[in-house]
Amino acid sequence: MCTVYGDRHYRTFDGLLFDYIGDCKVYLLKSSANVTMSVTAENVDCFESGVICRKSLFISIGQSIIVFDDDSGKPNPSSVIDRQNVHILNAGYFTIIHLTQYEISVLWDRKTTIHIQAGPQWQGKLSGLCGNFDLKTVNEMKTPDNMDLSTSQEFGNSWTAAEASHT
Ligand SMILES: [Ca+2]
Repeated sequence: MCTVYGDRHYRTFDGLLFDYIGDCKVYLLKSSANVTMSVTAENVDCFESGVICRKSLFISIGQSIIVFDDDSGKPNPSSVIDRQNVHILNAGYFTIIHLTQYEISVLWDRKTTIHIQAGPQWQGKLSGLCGNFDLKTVNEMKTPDNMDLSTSQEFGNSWTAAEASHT
């Protein structure tokens, strides 16, 4: 399981713990297999106070684009959801998104904690801030071009998605 929590804490599938401070949307998961898949998250400064109260969550897989940009646990109406393969349920404090066909589950507390589970079919086929899921902890910090990095801040910056939060 990969876990992201608070405004900067990350734990990869392979168990690397690191901090990354950034304002932009970042790739938690990106598939390097033949299925196009990504999970991105962005810190939200809800009260313009500098305090991060929530993350926005974006899941793209197959034909679906699922956007959570508030704390309701309901996807933004602009989302495109393949209901055959995407199941969203709210259970207690968590919103759970099961991508059943793809063996991926995302658990989000509608605040800043996101857990991602991926089935064994994804081992060694992922990249992003959740790491490559090859069961080795030492090789996590790689750029999208598969270059090794020495600091978590460089690692995080390398996985920034195009849109920044400051507009
Ligand atoms: Ca690894």
